[in-house]
Amino acid sequence: MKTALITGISGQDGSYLSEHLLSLGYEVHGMVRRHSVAENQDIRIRNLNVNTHYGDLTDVYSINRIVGEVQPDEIYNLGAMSHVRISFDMPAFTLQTNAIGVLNMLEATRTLAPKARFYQASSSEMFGNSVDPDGTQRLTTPMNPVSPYGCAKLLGFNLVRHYRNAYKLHACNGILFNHESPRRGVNFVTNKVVRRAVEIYRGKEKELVLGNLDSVRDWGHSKDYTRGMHQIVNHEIADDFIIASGESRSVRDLCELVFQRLGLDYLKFVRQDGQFMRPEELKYLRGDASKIKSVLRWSPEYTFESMIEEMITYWLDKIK
Ligand code: F7E
Repeated sequence: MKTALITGISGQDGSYLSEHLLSLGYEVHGMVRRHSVAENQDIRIRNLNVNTHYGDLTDVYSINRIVGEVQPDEIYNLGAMSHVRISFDMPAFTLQTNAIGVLNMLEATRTLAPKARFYQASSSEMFGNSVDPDGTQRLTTPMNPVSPYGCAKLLGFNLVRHYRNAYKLHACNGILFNHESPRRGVNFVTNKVVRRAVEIYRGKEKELVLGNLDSVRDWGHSKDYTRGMHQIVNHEIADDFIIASGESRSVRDLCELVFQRLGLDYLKFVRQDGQFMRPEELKYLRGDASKIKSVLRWSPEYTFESMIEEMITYWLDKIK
């Protein structure tokens, strides 16, 4: 039986990854932060047979204790301050968690569990506004991040490559493009749009206030992408991979689809407000996942439409 340690286990990806690893017979451990509302701490993993440990990516003592005690075969570093817009409000905290936190995890691995395989949740936000001439971001596309979040993730990405080369750790990066599900936080755009559209449909709300409607994203499903994380870690060679759908849509396209599915015209309900705009915006994403498809035979089960349908069904069920 293999043992896995997941930082960020209580998040969307942590919960899907835990379910996947449990289904494969893993013993799953996760690091959770103390939350003032105890009920919110483990809302996504409450019914899973996982072992949780209090800790924080910025608290080296806690990390060392957990890595030393658990002695994991695989470490998935998914913990982060994951909201790009909020990273402009909290830049230092974002760098401490998303960059120095990676360093802390790599050092704990190097010194206390050097045989463990290490996965780092890297992000398409690292590309910033770089795009290849064919309208795609790939592993060779220059990385020019445009947010504190992206800058921090890029340092984490480079640290993983450095520890792989310098100390021969089996450390890998998954560069994941946006990935969603009914478990996505409601302040990310997909779940914000779907939930509010359902509230409007049910007559409980009147409008949806958004930021930039023209930014374009490459959206896939967290369940597909977390399965890819496990494949990346279990590849015999420690390497970096992109996971993406290869399709891009604007926030406006998303609104149109969701409202249309509910028989509504989004133009009547959506309003733009500066509070949801970013000081610098990443305008366009479309990822090339050909390497993980050919080398690891990864492929997604969800389409964009089936994912949105699952999210709409979830909220229709929840909001009566
Ligand atoms: O924004 C626009 C916003 O917050 C998507 C994280 O998982 O993916 C995620 O980062 C787009 C942006 O995700 C609102 O300006 C418009 O262009 O859902 P989001 P994100 O910033 O792309 C990457 C890969 C990560 O690694 C991150 O951790 O939607 N947008 N109006 C809005 N976004 C939000 N949140 N709220 C709005 O009202």
